[in-house]
Amino acid sequence: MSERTLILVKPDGVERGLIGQILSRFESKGYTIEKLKMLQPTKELLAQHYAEHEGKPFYQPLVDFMVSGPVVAAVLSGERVIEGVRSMLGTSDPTLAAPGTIRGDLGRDWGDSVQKNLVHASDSPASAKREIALWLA
Ligand code: FUP
Repeated sequence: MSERTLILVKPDGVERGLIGQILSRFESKGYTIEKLKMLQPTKELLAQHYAEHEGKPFYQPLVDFMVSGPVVAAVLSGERVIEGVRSMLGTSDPTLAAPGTIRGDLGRDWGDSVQKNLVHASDSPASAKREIALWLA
């Protein structure tokens, strides 16, 4: 059954000029871009988006980073797109993400207190539903 997921090209991806390359990978894989928007997220939106991480040591640096510039939000669709896109991203730490993945090929540690890992993607059907409603309803 076809499903939908939310991806965000984070401020580091936008600043480095990687929007096209990142979206192109999802298109080349065969997923459909159903919705697409560039926006400057508010702290309120990010607090909702990252509610599960509130109170963790990386929470505030993460929100500060995500609010530092524009992001690109997209809804992608296709069979098993949630798993497929997570697999394409690679593991959260861009230093350790496998070559061949988006984070592994395009990302690295920049010595910051937060992981600048280029892209977010929903991790489950429940997250996808919640995040699409938040970002691209
Ligand atoms: P991911 O699902 O890969 O986006 O990773 P998580 O939901 O575990 O983490 C959300 C964001 O917090 C990631 F983009 C990176 C950041 N993070 C840190 O900066 N430090 C950590 O120790 C863990 C996560």
